Amino acid sequence: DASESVVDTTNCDREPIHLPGAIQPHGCLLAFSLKARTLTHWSSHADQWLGVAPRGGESLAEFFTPTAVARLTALADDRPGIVHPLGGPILRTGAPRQAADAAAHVWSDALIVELEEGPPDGRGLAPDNLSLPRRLSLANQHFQASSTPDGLYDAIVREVREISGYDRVMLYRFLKGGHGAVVGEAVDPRFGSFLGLHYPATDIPQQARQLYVLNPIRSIADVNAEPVVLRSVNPLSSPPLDLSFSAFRAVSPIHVEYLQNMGVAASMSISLVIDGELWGLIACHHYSPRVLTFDRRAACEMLGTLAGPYLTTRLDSEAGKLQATRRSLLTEVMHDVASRPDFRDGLRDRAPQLRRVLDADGVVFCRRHDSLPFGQTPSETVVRAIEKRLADHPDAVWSTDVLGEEFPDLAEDLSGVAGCLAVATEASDLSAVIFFRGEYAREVRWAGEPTKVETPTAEGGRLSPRHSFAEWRDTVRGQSIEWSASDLVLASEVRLALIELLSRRAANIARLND
Ligand code: BLA
Repeated sequence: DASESVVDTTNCDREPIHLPGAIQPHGCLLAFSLKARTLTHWSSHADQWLGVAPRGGESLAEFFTPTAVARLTALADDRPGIVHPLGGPILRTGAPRQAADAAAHVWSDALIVELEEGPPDGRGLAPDNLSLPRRLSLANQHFQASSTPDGLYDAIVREVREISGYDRVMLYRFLKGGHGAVVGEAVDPRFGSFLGLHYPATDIPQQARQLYVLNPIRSIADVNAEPVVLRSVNPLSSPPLDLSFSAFRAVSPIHVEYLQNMGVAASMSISLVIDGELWGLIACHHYSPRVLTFDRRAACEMLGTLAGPYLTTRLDSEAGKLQATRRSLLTEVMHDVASRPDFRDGLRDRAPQLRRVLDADGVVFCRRHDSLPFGQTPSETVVRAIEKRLADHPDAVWSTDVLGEEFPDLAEDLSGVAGCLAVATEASDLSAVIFFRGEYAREVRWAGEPTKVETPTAEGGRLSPRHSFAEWRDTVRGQSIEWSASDLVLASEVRLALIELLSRRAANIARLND
């Protein structure tokens, strides 16, 4: 059934992007069976590179110099997914399209050799003709000199832009639920800035994210170039070649359309992986076709790898500092509250600071029969429903960032609040404290319309990525910024501080009554 193979915006998670059966035309691909070392697949324009038209079944020695054959034979035993650059003269025959550079890797029972045009500008990398190690050393020093995550983001995009020369280099960070935001950018001033824009999770489907953890780099030299199909010895029986590690893998037509709609002509992205998870991407755009040499791509890839540990360190240190600030604010607030004759006066006066401790938009102090709200809070009905939920909960802390989903019947009473973090204090004059956060969607700048636009085509109503990239704010209705692990830790500290305060007070009253 042909309709099953049509990829659209509703099923793009299922597109096997590692098996496109084609490559981009600026490179040439030859695949050999790992056991027999005979040619199984080749890009249909391979004759332009080899000077002869492959038929399939040829040995390595038919195409490559003895030195190259020795290298290929040796690397065939290396671990899969390691891309080996090949030096020296590679091809036995000269060809109309001189292959000046080459690399090879093993993947899925195939030895894949990829040829590309030069010059292999090993002489040095622009803009100042520095050698690769010197360029990387400079970048590393800039990474080291950064003291905050923002400073590091900036250093990363500037270094990648220097080496790659793309019009725009962005640091794209994944957030909750897989959506993402541009947190760093180096861009040619002729083009507008995307800094701070958010994009929906669906822009990068699941299987692409998995592939990007496996292989950290991919590029599209010209989104308008016609892909070159792969031929194979045995078109009917041989499975499609797995191009997970190919430098020239033809890109999903849906993504090509997306870039075309964005006005982008060439792109490259490099994975930022932290603890085995895709933390973000260095995403590059060019507004005219752009092919990077192997050296330059390798340098960018190394910057991405280098950036990972720096990101971990800067993010941890920022989180640590923030936590320390919030903790000392809490201590100060509790000190003041404890010093008041009536602690409720203290809570009332210090509610704004207590809210800041948890990064909350509102807080409610609950008592047996009423409650004291401060800042952005929902109706009393919602507060009581949360208290009940807290009481039913085995832990003394309960939180959600989708209140509307937890209490569908109370959606009308939320007043723009979407998240709550509640702690039980179990005293009659203070039974619980509930912190609230407003709806996230109001605070976020979305790029383009997150819901996809339907484009009528010949096939009739196939979906395509959106065509409008005008900034607008919407979606993620009813969600707040999620409560982080450190929010939960602080909430427990708030709870313990209040319980201590209440029990000391109870002890004092008991003493007075003695
Ligand atoms: C891939 N989508 C990507 C990639 C990026 C984005 C960076 C990696 C490929 C590349 O380097 O170009 C998305 N690019 C962005 C975002 C920004 C950017 C968010 O510059 C922000 C500034 N895309 C859709 C929809 C589908 C889709 C609806 O919007 C599916 C129906 C698919 N995106 C899609 C696919 C890939 C992709 C299939 C994989 C492309 C590939 O590697 O073959």
